[in-house]
Amino acid sequence: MDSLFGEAAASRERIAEGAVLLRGFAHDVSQRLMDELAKIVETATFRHMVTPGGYRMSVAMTNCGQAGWVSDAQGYRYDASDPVTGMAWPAMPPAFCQLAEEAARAAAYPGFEADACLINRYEPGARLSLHQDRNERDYTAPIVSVSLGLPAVFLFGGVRRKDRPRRMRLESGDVVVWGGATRLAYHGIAALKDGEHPLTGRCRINLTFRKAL
Ligand code: MD3
Ligand code: FE
Repeated sequence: MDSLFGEAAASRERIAEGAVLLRGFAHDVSQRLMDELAKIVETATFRHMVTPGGYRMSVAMTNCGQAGWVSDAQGYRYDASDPVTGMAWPAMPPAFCQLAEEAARAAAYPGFEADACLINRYEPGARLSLHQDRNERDYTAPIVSVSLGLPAVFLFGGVRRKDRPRRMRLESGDVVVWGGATRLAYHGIAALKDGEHPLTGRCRINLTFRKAL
């Protein structure tokens, strides 16, 4: 089958060992992704999770797929059900899986099958402090991230917390595939600047596709 994303795949930039930026790769499907997201949040609403240390996260989150990332006083983990409803997370829409698989393939990670998609919503002022993603079982699988709506400053550090982070602007439609030596790099998002975006209004949405199980 022909790629739905073939045009945009032409812009491919290696940003670190194992990490590839695909500028605008999701641009043409971004409205479709937002339509699917609207259905997901009908059952799994955005919520502000609490860290194990007791802080309310400024980023609102939800999930779809076989497992969803959750944080509470017990710790960080993947769970098959939404703690708010007790029900399974909504299924991953085919448009989500297909985008993740094609982006991974364009970045030289063929055969990527995401079983979890964490959905982050940033309103003005929301931020994500430097962290590593270490709750997944298999670090040989990449993480695929899709930015929608307002632009953000991505902070991209090294594998040690003290490594000084680079700053990169991520815009709506940009996709980054994080694998190989970069899979365990520290990263975060600077406080979101206020603005309006035709796709999302006054917020930024980030989808991260993971092989969690
Ligand atoms: C680099 N999300 O959900 S996506 C997260 O924009 C998260 O919402 C940010 O960090 C966001 O955990 C950044 C880019 C990203 C995601 C995972 C990575 C970069 C990564 C894993 C390893 C290295
Ligand atoms: Fe992360």
